[in-house]
Amino acid sequence: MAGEPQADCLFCKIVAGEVPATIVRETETTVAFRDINPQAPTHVLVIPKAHYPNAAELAAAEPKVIADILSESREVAADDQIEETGYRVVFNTGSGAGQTVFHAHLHVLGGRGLQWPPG
Ligand code: IU
Repeated sequence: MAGEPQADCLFCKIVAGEVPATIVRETETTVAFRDINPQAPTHVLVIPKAHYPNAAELAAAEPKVIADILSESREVAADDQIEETGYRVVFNTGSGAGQTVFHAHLHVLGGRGLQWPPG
């Protein structure tokens, strides 16, 4: 069923506590943890606890949870004190856009200068 945990999903296992991660925040609907391969001094992933393969499907099924994820990204930026210097939030959606883990996640990147356009 849509939103249910998937046995073969790494991020579902992080949500369940079956795979370790450096969790920085948690709410009823979301978990935020440090990316294992950080691309900036702050690189946190904010994910829904429910399983959806990408942000578009999450937005269609549970738009409130997309709002929860964005609210949490703001808290991550405040916690890591990157608001003043600026930060970026990114949902890679589809393999052509660089998505490699098919459980929706928002990247929160900051703590260094960021170029535009991204690669
Ligand atoms: P992407 O947008 O799907 O490419 O992002 C997936 C991210 O998940 C990527 O930045 C990985 O470094 C990160 N990640 C992780 O933090 N822990 C893991 O065990 C695995 C991937 I696999």
